[in-house]
Amino acid sequence: MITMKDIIKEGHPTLRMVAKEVTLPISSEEKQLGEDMLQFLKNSQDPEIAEEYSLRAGVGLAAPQLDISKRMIAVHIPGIEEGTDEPIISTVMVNPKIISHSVQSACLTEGEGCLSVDREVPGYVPRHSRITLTYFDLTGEAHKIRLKNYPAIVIQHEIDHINGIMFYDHINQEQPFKIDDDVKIIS
Ligand code: N9Y
Ligand code: NI
Repeated sequence: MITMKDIIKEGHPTLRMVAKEVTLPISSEEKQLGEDMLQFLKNSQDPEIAEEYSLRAGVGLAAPQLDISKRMIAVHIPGIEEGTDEPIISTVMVNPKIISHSVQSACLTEGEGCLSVDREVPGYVPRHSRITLTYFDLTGEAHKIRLKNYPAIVIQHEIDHINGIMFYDHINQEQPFKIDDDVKIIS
């Protein structure tokens, strides 16, 4: 079971590396890793389990955060009525690739945080408001999907991790809350 002690923190060199593509077919170890990553997110969002194991709730996790430099990410975004509704998206993505994106940018009102960052870093993190991406699931099946708003932002945060990029790299250093007028703010 993945817990917080498995997650490396900023300053660790792996977080700055460009992770390696996973070669297909996906190995049983990689499949297990993907399943464990998704289970961590589900556990972290379950109040009882999170309390018992001191997990910080997360909606995404990238393999490099576990010191595994492979292009694998997991996302588990809960629906509106947390716990009761179906999740908006809950999957492991192998070799995810953004093949096109909107010109329109968007950022979260509250800025962003990261499970690998134990401090508050205030500021807007501008990202693409809509993305089209391709990826392989753990069964090796290829997918092509379109996402917008919050789910699109979560995926971009995770894909940044497999490219060695941290969310604060996108924050305006001089004026953290200064963004172009055409950037959509998502609450
Ligand atoms: C985990 C991050 C990923 C998100 C940050 C912004 C977009 C993607 C994460 C740190 C603390 C909060 C937590 C979070 C959450 C939100 C809604 C519902 C339940 C992956 N990470 N968080 N960041 N939790 N939980 O670093 O999930 O947003 O790379
Ligand atoms: Ni992160």
